[in-house]
Amino acid sequence: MKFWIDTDIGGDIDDALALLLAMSYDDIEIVGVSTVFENTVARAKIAKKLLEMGNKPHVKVYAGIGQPFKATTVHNHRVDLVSYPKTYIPSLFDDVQIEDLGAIEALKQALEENDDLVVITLGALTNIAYLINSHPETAAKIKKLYIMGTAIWLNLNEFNISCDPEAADIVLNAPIPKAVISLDVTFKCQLNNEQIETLKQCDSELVKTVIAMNELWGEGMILHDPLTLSEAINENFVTYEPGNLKVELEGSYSRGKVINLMDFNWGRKPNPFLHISTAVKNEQFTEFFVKKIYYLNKRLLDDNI
Ligand SMILES: [Ca+2]
Repeated sequence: MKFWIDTDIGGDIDDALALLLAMSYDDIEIVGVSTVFENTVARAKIAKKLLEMGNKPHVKVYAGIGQPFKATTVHNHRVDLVSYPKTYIPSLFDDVQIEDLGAIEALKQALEENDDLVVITLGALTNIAYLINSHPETAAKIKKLYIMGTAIWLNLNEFNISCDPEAADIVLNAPIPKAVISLDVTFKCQLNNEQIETLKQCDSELVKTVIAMNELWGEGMILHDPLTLSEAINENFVTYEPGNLKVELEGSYSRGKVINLMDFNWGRKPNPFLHISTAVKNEQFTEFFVKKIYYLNKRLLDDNI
């Protein structure tokens, strides 16, 4: 199975946790990684360093588009293309080499070379929307998109969609099969103190670095992105139903909110390309996640002896 990961790694620790989870599988191929939103070069350096520490130095990392289509502020913060993300550790990441090629061109090439590429998006949808706009035939080759984003039942403007509502609207309505893993289910996947302690006992350079990044992030570990990545590899923990999602692009308060146009009353049809998450086996997933990272850590220590 072949995967492309598009990530805004560097802020919320869950992107780094998703990358750890990806590295814990022996039987998948990470074809490439691209970064999105704000300082994408710094984000790419973080991803590349973690892949090197996980004995996957061959996986190439490409900086994508940092500037959203129209958004200039997200949740009252100005879009900032220059500052370093919160979990960036200069002594570890400054000297890391990433690819010169841009993310859109790299993903285009990967899709031309692979007929069965699954794309996982863990941040704003800017890169994928640009690909759809500039190379629609190539974008249509994406086998399936797994999207972390939206809040359907929770009354929230979810972050990834709010970062670039115009991009999200393009992607959610594109004729590409997709599963949307929403905040409604990911919020239920929070590690408890005991599980975080288990991760803190891991002493490979890789897991220790992610724990150090988490200290900088300074909040708990909610597994939004790891759940999305796990579902892309195997739909084990989430249940889905058809949906028809539109992004609110106007409004003083509602811009970035995602509306499910499916309803029982007016008989609106589902989007045949789209499924949305409805429920999650959250306890099974958090246990599975901690086990996977525990064994990744063990394998890295064994490999390095
Ligand atoms: Ca993310």
